[in-house]
Amino acid sequence: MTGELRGAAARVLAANWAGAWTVPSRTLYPHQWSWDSAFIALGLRHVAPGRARQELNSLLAAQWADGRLPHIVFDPAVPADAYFPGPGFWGARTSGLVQPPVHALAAWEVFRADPAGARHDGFLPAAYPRLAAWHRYLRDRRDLGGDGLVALIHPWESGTDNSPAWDAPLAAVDPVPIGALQRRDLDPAAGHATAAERPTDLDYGRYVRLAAAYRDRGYADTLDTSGFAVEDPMTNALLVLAEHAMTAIAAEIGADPAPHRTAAAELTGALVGRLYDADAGTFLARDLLAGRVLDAYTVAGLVPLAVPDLPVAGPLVKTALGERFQLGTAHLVPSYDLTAPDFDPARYWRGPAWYNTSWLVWRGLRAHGEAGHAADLRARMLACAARAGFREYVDPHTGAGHGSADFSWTAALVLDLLATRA
Ligand code: 9WN
Repeated sequence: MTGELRGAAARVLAANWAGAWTVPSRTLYPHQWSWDSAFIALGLRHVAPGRARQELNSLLAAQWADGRLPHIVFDPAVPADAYFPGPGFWGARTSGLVQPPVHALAAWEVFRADPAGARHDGFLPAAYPRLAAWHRYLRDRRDLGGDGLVALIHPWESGTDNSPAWDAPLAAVDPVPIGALQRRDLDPAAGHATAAERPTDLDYGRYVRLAAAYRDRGYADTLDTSGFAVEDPMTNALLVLAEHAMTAIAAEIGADPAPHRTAAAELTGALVGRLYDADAGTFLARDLLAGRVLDAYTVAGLVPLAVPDLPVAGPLVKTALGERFQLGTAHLVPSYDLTAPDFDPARYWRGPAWYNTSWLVWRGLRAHGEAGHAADLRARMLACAARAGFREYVDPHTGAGHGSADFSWTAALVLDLLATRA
């Protein structure tokens, strides 16, 4: 089975290769997405390390002068209306939003897979200043709460777009009228998703309102002009992992690792101090505009388990094993609390389980001495992919596949799991 699965996963990545990067899906997502490319590179390194470097390089090449890495880089060869909101909406070749910072981790792992090839290409010396500028943008410009954490100004920036955690802050956003939207994600002619699996029109109206407002104020990152501002535990945890990776990268290329070690420690302190809820036994996001904790139990609250030296790993594992996430019984790690009345096994980020967040929890289990649970989760992820194919996400109760087929990060992370025994 292993050889077949590996071959099938590599074929998905080959079919989705667009020349210098990989599309997340040939149907739903025909451009380059930021955190997708990082996860894709983490898998590609096992079958085509040169392509993994190209994947990251092409994203880094689209970096803005202020350091941000855009959430989407549009392919000029793809018709402008293939994805909404596309280049016409942004008036640029990239989106102006960002996505979670998985890139430095990916760059370091891609380097380790083929040090000779990477040194020959000058991969890390070229990537390092760009990654450093990216992290500086997040830590300086996006610390909207002034407490040392990154704030997100749009649900798309979280990667878990339709998370129930965002319902309360989104309710305050005036939606663009449904008739004004040109949603492409629901177009059946293009082989797209069913409405029951995607965000509602109301949510889309709010996403578009927030994105247009950010664009129209020239991407100014200020709390009082943001209609949405949240501190997300997953984004901040991933920045900790990214700074740990930067420590290693800096040491490898002869730069000073100390600032990255300090940044990782500061971010870990702020993450635990500000977003961990001891009573809930999980991390909870915070709404900066309303000044309140967003008390939805989501997988984003478990992902900080991947942070090394996390002082609250024990209770977090307990929560993952408990009735809300049912680690060991569920298929992968559900995106949302299985006991919540509004849990939905098929709708975007409101219940189904994704491979990337499950992979991060798997890394966390390994990092905190939970080898048995890690091995079990790995086996479940591989079994699901073998049965359902490389689907975008799965029903955590049945393992049935949903969303796009031949989804790139699913294939990539399966390759990574296959390459790692436990
Ligand atoms: C908006 C590409 C992206 C992922 C996100 C996922 C989804 C886009 C959408 O697809 O978001 O960015 O159109 O729904 O939520 O995590 O990066 O795979």
